[in-house]
Formats: sequence, structure tokens, C-alpha cells
Amino acid sequence: MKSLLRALLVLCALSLSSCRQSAQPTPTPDPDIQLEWLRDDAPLHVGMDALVFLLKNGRAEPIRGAVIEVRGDMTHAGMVPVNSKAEGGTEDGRYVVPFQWTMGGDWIVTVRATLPDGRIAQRRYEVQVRTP
Ligand SMILES: [Cu+2]
Repeated sequence: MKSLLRALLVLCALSLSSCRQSAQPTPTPDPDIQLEWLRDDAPLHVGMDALVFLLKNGRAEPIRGAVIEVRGDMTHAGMVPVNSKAEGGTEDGRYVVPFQWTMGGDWIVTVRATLPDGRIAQRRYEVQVRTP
């Protein structure tokens, strides 16, 4: 019985490592893609929000059909990251991502756009969120 357990554990470990190896490498962000968080000077507040991103190509033409993924991490330990995304976009290249600010304080927002052709763009913002 013990040896069976051990064999199972070895199998699990093997499948985990092979899984890690087959994971796709992260593509390098494309400098020709413009990804911008459109926000005014109004402070961010705890609660539900809608983050608007603008996606354009190197000729400043709007890009549709992409996926925009947003990840929010607080700068202190012990927080569950907040993930959200939007797909498709509007004619003028805007993507509205629903996003829940779960706590007031300092956040790092990582935004990644994956285009229909697989190219990606990534940006990082440091923002402060106020407690209402
Ligand atoms: Cu926090």
C-alpha cells in the first residue's frame, strides 16, 4: 500500500513538471502597439469601477478583437489579486473592463492586451485607491 502511494506521488510530480515544461513562453511585448488606460484626474475609490483602455497600432489606428486582461495587486502581502478582462472592443479601440477595488491603498495594475494575431502589449500602473 505504501509503495503504491509513493508511486502515485512520483507520478503526480512527473506530470506537474512536464506541465510546467510544456507551458508556452511569454511573448515579448510589441512596441508598435499602443495600450493606454484612459482615466481622468478623479481619485479611484474602493468598490466597483469600469476601467477604460485604448488600444491602437503603430499607425494610431484602433485595434478591435483583442482581449484585455487586467490584474490588480496590492503592494502589501496577503491580498488576493483581482483579475478581470474585456474582449472585442469598440470601433474606436476602447475596452471597458469591470474592476472591483477591494481595498484602499497602493495598487499595481498590470494590463495585458492580446491581439487576434497573437501579438501582445503590456503596461503597468501604480495607483492609489481611496477608502470612501
Ligand atoms: Cu490590501
